[in-house]
Amino acid sequence: MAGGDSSLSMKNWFRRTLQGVTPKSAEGVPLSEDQLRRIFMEHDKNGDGSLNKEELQAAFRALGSRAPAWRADDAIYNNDFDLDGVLNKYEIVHLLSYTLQCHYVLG
Ligand SMILES: [Ca+2]
Ligand SMILES: [Ca+2]
Repeated sequence: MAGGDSSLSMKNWFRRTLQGVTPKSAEGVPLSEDQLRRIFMEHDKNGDGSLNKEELQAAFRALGSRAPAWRADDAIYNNDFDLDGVLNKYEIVHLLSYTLQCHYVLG
């Protein structure tokens, strides 16, 4: 195989490459928890340290969500433990692991 047959090794390269391709790796690198936290806190527009539905919606839109309003509702539903309608800094910790499961990638 180590000879000068470049067309054969090219064919093998293609076959290996196609087998290794998954949709996720083709889209990009998954966002880390730190990157997600930074994006969410950038959307704390009124600076109270909590994320309301409007701020969550803007953050999910920035993350590339196709349904940011639905996602904001779902995030509050799943992470608003004291039921005040906004996510405080403790609930945002849970929001981050929730969001990591959505597999947003760098866009
Ligand atoms: Ca806020
Ligand atoms: Ca709350």
